[in-house]
Amino acid sequence: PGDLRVAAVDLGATSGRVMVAVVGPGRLDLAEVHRFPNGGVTAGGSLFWDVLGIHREVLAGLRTIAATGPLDGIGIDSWAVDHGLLDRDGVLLGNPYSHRDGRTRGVPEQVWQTVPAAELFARTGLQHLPFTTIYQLAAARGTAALESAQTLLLLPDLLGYWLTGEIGAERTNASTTGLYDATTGTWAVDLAARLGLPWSILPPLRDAGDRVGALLPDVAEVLGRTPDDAPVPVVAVGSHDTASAVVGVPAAGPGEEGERFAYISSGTWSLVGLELDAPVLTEAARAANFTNEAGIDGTVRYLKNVMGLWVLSQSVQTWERDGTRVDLPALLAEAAALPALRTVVDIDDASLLPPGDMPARIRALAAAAGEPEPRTPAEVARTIVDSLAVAYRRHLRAAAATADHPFDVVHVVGGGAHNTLLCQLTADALGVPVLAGPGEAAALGNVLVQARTLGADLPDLAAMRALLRATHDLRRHEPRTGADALDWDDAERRVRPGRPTTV
Ligand code: ADP
Ligand code: LRH
Repeated sequence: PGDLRVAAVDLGATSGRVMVAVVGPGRLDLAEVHRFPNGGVTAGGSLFWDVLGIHREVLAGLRTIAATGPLDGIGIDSWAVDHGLLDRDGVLLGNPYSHRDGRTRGVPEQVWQTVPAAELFARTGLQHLPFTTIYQLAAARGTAALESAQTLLLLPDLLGYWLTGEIGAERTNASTTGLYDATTGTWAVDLAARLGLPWSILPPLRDAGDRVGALLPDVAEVLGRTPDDAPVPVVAVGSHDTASAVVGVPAAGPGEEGERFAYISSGTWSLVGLELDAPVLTEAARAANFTNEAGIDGTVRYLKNVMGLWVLSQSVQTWERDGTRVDLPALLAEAAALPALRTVVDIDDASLLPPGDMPARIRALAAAAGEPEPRTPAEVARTIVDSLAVAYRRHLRAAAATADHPFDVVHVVGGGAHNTLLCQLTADALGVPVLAGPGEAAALGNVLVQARTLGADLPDLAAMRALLRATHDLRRHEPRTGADALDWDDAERRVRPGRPTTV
């Protein structure tokens, strides 16, 4: 075909965006059409997603795109794990919970009494995270919603259902549920049955690249399409945002310099790891708490969740709530001028998972570990960034060791690619170059997979990434050595978790 014009809906936990892209030979133009804040709503003591509000914003963005040119396809990706339940009439049963809601507290331990943690890892290949879908469903046992549920839809699939009327579970996101067998690539219905979970609610699996369906007539009308216009297909992409972000890592191709890469998908969460051909289900991988999530085209995302820039953005919210206006780039510039590694904390500590006053929690962690307590916003920001770099170092080295897969370069993608201080520290900590960008890797990965389905000549990941590299500039950070070198081993030793870590 000629150039394709597609819409990428990329929903992050901090903001949702609807982007438009034009893809053709040597061409990959991406533009933001609509961005809206996300973050959840507390009601009745629980933390929910405002999923109808998200749907409305998605429609608004799509309508703008449809009004300004041809629309050849739509793809949706979002954060993982969270889901909605439909009743037998296909109606949503209640608001989807946020994984940061406290209802799964203590639930993993109950689940392990029936299915031991080691067995769960052997089957699903997932790191332990207290909010994985399996634990959310276990927490919901006995509720009216779960008892009435006919179908479980992960959030991108729920939004796709509202566009097309089609149900299904795209595989990259299904792999994050704890109910997906990492080896066979099918639902682990036996695990669900043993836990007394209604396994029949798990919908048929679909692959990234499958066509989901055409827009429902009422949705097409909202987008301003007439019955004479060509139908617009919704295409399943790597619907887990991290899967799309990994597609959007502009890694070098086979045989090229930099082909051995690690990545950090740096957004609300930081997802740090490797792209592999097969899962690593060894005891060493389990002990190091790595996850094997499904990537596109049969790849495996061997990675770990790091608490990420969530801690910084919640700090900013805390200061702003208390009346201090914060300009993030200015704050980071101030932090960059402070001494490095003065205070480091375990950034994966469980206390940092729920929303709230992060500066106070960071100070508490520092006090418990005998580190100097950061006081000013710049000191707190510095502690967060330094502690993230320490965590990246530890986890990427462990990933390379447990997967026997060394790397020569680290790609940082997502909003955190704009954080030059963190990117430079990551290069310093790991002693390899960091290539930063693109900031919108997930949307680009979403676009590339759609474009292939719609006929673009992008047969494999290597071709997609070659197009990315040809069309996007990256920022390179060389590791500093000599007089600038910091004592990262010492910093790692000083990180003493005050409480059990979350991730
Ligand atoms: P998500 O997709 O999870 O919503 P993003 O990938 O959009 O998250 O990343 C959001 C984060 O990126 C912000 O919390 C912020 O820390 C960081 N970020 C975005 N822009 C900048 C910038 N100009 N400078 C520094 N950090 C930035
Ligand atoms: C990042 C992400 C991550 C999941 C978490 C729930 O947005 O999808 O990969 O673990 O959100």
